[in-house]
Amino acid sequence: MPEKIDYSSKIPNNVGLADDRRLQRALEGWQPKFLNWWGEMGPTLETQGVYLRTAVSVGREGWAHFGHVNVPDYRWGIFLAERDPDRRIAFGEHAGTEVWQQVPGEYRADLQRLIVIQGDTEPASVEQQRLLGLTAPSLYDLRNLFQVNVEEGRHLWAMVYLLHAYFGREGREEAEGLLFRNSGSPDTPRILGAFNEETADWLAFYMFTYFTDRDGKYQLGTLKESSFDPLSRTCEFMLKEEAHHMFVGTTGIDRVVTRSAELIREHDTLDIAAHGGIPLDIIQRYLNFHYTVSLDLFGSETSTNAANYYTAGLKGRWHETRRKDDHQLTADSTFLDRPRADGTWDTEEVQTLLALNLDLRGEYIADCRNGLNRWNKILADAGIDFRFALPHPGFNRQVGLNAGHHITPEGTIVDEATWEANRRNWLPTAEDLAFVRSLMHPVYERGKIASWVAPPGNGINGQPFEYEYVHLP
Ligand code: BYC
Ligand code: FE
Ligand code: FE
Repeated sequence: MPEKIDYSSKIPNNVGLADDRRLQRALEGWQPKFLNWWGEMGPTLETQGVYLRTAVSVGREGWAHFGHVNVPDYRWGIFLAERDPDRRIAFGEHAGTEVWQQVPGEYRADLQRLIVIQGDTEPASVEQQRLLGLTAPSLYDLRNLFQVNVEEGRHLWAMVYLLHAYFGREGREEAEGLLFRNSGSPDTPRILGAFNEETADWLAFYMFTYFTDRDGKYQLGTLKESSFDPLSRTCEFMLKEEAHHMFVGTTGIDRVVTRSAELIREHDTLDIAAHGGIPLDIIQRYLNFHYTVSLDLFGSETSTNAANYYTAGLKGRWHETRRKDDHQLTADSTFLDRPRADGTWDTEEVQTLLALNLDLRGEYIADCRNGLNRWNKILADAGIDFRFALPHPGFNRQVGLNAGHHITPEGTIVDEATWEANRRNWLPTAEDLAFVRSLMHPVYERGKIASWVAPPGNGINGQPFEYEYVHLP
């Protein structure tokens, strides 16, 4: 397996595509469909070059090259992390045996389903973000948007490669489906809820890349443990790209909070809307929304699907190999909180194997707290008393054991009328969305930044903030 990526072929790859003519032809047949989709459903802003990174190697050092690229000419390719010839299955009933280079017949349907769900999210996010280029707060941000978009496009390629290479005719049909379903479409929507929501403004974009891309990090982390080695290696490389997406979210929210804090100090009021800043309570409501729709992406707290995937060795836990237990989980138990009709919480003991979605969600929530700590520190350092909080995991849920219950951000179970009467304090209102949208004007002069967000501390790849990250017509 060459580590170096072959850029001389139509589809850049390090999977030896040139040696498999059938597969190569099939993927070359899908390529124009992808480019059509990109043209119709991808970023609407036309540019004359964006300073993008492109993968040039999958090795540990120096895997990316930076330079201005005409976006439709971006070299989307198929890159798998290096193969570890000694890799063995780390969990489930096949633990200790060699990982699979082919799909075992009995797991074909389940693996295909996992790959299709993963693949469906990638183009969905590009569709959700397609208008944001019209209102970026700076050239630096505009460049980051394109970077995230082209890499989500590449993640789609990653899943399509697996479908074409390992799932035959059905896989090729599923690959077409990934371009056919569209975010928010009434008839053919994307599979998972969060990917049919609008990403209507840049605060939503930062929240999405913080909270929803982070679900991607954790789901990819579990698929990286898969016994199906090509899936594992694909996810390992995707995770490398994913880090930047979350960086965009983390630092994006940092910069919004920093700017709001500045305006609060300058005008000595929390009511900074009139001064071109985003009030902290609006930021909290955005956070509540994006966090809770992202929690839904973990599925039900107890899931026989997840248990079966685990036992079969298809999907592991976060950092599976670092866990100190039997990697079978049939003898262990876990506690979970279940809302009761009488308005109290019940603590239930369940088999750990059945609670794997809850386990992954727990890792995710702990990670999300780091962001809250950062943003609260910015407020504390500015001498502002307001603090952001993560809502209770039962709040505003459509999936799992809390769905259908009315739970406040503090975790109190209330009746529907009480919940609805408070909704506008907890989730973005139509006025919040209209206000944030009113701030969204493009700022495309070099070194300039919109009123509602602070400039970044550093540029990209050692370039200054003033760099011309995007050439515009
Ligand atoms: N919406 O046993 P359960 C990313 C369905 S993000 C709609 O609880 P399971 C990215 C479920 O399909 C990462 N339906 O679920 C981020 C099942 O249906 P069936 C994406 C839902 O299977 C930003 C039923 O409810 N990757 O990469 O344990 C930008 C019972 O479900 C939802 C993955 O998700 C929902 N939210 O867990 C770009 C990894 N949740 O079978 C990219 C692959 C559940 O009864 N997916 N349902 O008809 C999986 O591992 C699992 O399918 C899930 C659900 C974690 C999604
Ligand atoms: Fe992705
Ligand atoms: Fe991502």
